[in-house]
Amino acid sequence: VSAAPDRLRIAVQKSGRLAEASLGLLRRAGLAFRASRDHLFLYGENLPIDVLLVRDDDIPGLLVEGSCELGIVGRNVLVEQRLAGAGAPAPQELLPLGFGGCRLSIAIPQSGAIAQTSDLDGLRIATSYPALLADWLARSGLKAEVVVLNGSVEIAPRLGKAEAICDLVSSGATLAANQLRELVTVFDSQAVLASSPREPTAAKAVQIERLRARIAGALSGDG
Ligand code: PRT
Ligand code: ZN
Repeated sequence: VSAAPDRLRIAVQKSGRLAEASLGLLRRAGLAFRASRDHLFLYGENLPIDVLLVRDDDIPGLLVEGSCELGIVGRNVLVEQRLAGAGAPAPQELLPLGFGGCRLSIAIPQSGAIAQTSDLDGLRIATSYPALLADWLARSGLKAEVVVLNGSVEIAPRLGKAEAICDLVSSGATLAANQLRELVTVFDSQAVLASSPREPTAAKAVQIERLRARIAGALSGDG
């Protein structure tokens, strides 16, 4: 996919926690869409703005390569990829969107020897967010081993793979069901509007600002 010269492209999660709220917000911002046959694309019917439906993890990459000018993605995904990219051009957050709220937290077994963050020194922490965790550990002056797991992080302590975990939490029900408790929040997240690090043409910069303002207007109407 390469961006059309005169149409904006915005990448949105195809299915998952952010999918419905993302499209709902774009509709409230005044956009009307017609789906492509394969349901990977939504054509803007009333404005020159199309939607690409993708996995959330692909959104930062699509913005970096310039396939899309804008994206709606969790700040956790955006900042994880920025930190992992170590100074490479990275998408920018334009606007927090007020949904998809969650926090990346370190959690520990409810019964165990860990009582405070300093107890994490020298232990293993399992996570799907190694860059965000490593950044927090460095800022906190702690040395722990980061064990990367892509899914079912909450069972790592029981499997003997790590002494603690670092995972997204919203209600806390998943931690409780796994006899874990939150020790400390590492990063606060919600869905955000993000933009490509590529310099847009002057015409597209105007379109981007108009859409950002329309979305901000829809959000202020939500309250
Ligand atoms: O298929 P695709 O790759 O697009 O989707 P995905 O499965 O990677 O992502 P998805 O849909 O699960 O999450 C998308 C985004 O929603 C995340 O990147 C976060 O920004 C946001 N979000 C908000 C959450 C949660 N809340 C959340 N609770 N993402 C995941 N969780 C998980 C968490 O990992 C844990 O397993 O839910 C569980 C904890 O929930 P509670 O309510 O039990 O605390
Ligand atoms: Zn994902």
